[in-house]
Amino acid sequence: MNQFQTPAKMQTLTDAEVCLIAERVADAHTRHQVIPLLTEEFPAMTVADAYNVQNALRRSWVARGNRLIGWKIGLTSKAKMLQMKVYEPAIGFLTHDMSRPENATILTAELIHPRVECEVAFVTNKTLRGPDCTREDVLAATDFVLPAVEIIDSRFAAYKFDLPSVIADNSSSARFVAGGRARYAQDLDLRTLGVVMEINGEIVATGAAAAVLDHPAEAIARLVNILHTQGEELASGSFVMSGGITEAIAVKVGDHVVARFQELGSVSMRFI
Ligand code: 0L1
Ligand code: MG
Repeated sequence: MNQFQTPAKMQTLTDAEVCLIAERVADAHTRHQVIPLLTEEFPAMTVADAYNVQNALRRSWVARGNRLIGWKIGLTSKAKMLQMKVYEPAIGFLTHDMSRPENATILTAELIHPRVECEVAFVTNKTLRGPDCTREDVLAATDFVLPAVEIIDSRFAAYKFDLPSVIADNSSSARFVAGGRARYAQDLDLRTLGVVMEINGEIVATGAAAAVLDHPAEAIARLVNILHTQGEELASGSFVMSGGITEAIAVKVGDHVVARFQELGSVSMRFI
């Protein structure tokens, strides 16, 4: 078994516990306050349990009017894995209220300890299904790609977590900004695509998209295969972020972030 074949059925939490944890995570999002690691109270919690919590969170947010617009996969580059000391990719869902326009002002007070990371985003035009989705399947189902900056935030103190806790926290999802230029994936070499991130005019990170599991489309294939373990598929028309190319960089009030992507233009935002 490889690291992405965590048995889907290994569950230790009751339905009531899943609901309780989802409410706790939702409350932490609303109040912008940290909560103890979920595995402190539920040490046997598995990855399958954690995705059940994330699914409960998604259902409750969609029920209260948030529109599901896509998904993200994180912890897909060595830089991110080493930074977080978590060595397995994790997925999360994206709703319309997390999206901010290009050049947006981001309200830092709505976040706890935000970080930014540069990602290649995909927009699909066909349904994708696991369990054997490949990079080629993803590219055949991609309408276009565009540059994005994900603003991640952890609901755990000191931005430290284990894999089940972070998955239950919707993989640190908070906000994202997509911008720049949309391009057809077949017109680009997505492996050698370079990115330079600047904060307040200073270069803080550089990288090439091959850092993401060798090719960002590979990360989307992994996401589809993880979705399959939840009995889900990736709908046509989804917006999907493939994971940070470099480590994530902490931001604070006053910071102006510009991510410059080769061939795809730039994405910027200001934290107020
Ligand atoms: O998008 C991401 O890489 C986040 C995944 C969770 C880990 C983190 O918060 O850095
Ligand atoms: Mg990310």
